Amino acid sequence: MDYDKYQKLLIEKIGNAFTQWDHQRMVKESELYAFLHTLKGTAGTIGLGDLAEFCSAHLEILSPDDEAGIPISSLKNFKKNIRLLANGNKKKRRDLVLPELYVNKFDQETFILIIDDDLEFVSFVKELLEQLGAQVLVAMNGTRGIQQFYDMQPNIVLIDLQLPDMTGLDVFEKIKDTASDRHVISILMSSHQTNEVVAQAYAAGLMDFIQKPFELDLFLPYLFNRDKLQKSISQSITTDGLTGVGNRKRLDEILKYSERLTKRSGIPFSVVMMDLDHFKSVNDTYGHPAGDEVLKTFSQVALKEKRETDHIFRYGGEEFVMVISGDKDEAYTLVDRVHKSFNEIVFEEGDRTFSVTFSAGIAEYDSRTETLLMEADQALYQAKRTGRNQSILFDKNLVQVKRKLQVIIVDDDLLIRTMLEEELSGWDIPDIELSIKLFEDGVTFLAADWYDPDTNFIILLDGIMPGMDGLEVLERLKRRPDTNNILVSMMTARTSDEDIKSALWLGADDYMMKPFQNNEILSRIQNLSSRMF
Ligand code: GH3
Ligand code: MG
Repeated sequence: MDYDKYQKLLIEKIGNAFTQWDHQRMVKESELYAFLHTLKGTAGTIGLGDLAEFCSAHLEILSPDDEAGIPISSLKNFKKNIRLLANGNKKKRRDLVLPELYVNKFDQETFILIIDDDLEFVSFVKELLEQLGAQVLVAMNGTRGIQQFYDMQPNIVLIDLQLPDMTGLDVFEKIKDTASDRHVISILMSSHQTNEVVAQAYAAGLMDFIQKPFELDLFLPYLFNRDKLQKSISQSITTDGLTGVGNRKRLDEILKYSERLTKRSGIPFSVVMMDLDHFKSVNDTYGHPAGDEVLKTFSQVALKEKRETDHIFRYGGEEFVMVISGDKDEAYTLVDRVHKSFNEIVFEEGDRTFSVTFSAGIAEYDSRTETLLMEADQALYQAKRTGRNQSILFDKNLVQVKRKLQVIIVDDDLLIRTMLEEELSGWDIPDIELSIKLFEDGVTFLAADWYDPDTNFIILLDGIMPGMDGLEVLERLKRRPDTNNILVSMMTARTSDEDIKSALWLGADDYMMKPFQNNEILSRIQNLSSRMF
């Protein structure tokens, strides 16, 4: 088939579009996107494969719904290349022969944001850096650049001095606190290098200034160097001191990174929340140093069993999180290996030996990271409730196991008991099953079979009661070995500071003065409960 006629028509159409742009001085990014999208289709149909490919590469950078303008002056090379390709010229292959040393120099965690409106320049640099193994994101104006910076958390940002909507220095002003907090490498680029501009850039806090066009044999080694520096700083501030695994800050970063990777590659990822079983009694029986040793050993086992693409973090005290590349079943298999290895370890303390187990909850990423840890935590909670030393997969179809909270009111005054019960029964807490129990004196309460290890308790204890004083009930309560899930609030009519002091001294977690103030009861109890969940 003879495409000549169509090719001529296409060249004419392109010419018309360019003339119209020249009159406008600016072209909307969305307009440019639509133009390239149509052009790509036509070019592909009439045998201009290279032009179609050119359009595809540029479409990857542009946003179909950004209304911001791109100055025509920055599209000079872009227009020239389109004309050449539409005339049937072949694309100049710019496959650089990269020195062997450079190949895969970056890893997937190198994430570079380029804020620049020179379409030809950015598409070239993007392609190049991607060949080296980095992830690259482009923003064609300052506003979008700032937004991408916060949304995507790059570790390197390249900002052009002249942008259509603001200067590169303005952009940096808006991101510099977070950039410095995260030790992001920030680079200003411009083709106009004057001492004044460079000095301004450094004074503003930018790390480097680079003149355009880049000299690649300087730019690349420079960028490798900075990438390494950034990663080593970020590693040192994101490592947990005791165990050497990542800390929560690092977990946040890796969750964002995993989400990006999954959106791009389609490979699923999962998170595992792990918590050592009965760890408090390890500390109580063998001492804190022995407890610390267990935490370190657990981390080493997990580090040894995980694959290179998995990550482990200390989430808090004796809670750990793993981010695992793969679906929930893969995660389960991996955690199973950790279970087996860790359970086999025999710890020694003096002449005593002991072993420790852990429970795990697993959830797979499903378009939102915000709920992922909560889901894993819910599964972990089930694992704890149904026997410990096991892994449970989160399943949203399963009825959620609600956490239990029981408020126990111990008071000899019927009126107070009724009033408190009424007040509390109006309290609706999502995901928590609330129950209320009443006792008319301390002796009956202590003799009753109210305790359950899987329920959290808030005990409201009257200070003065017949038979046994509230302080004595408190003292006995605090002698129990299992007071972790019990919080006590003393209700006292005595205004004496001494009584409040003795209550707190004996381990009361809070106190309430009688007569109660309006609204005070519920808010104090809610405060207390927030300490437990
Ligand atoms: P469960 O099986 O329900 O998880 O019970 P548990 O005893 O493990 O859980 P609990 O939350 O009651 O106790 C956790 C304990 O971990 C309490 C705290 O003192 C201890 N802990 C937290 N951080 C550290 C630490 O860095 N070193 C040591 N040795 N102990 C720690
Ligand atoms: Mg525990």
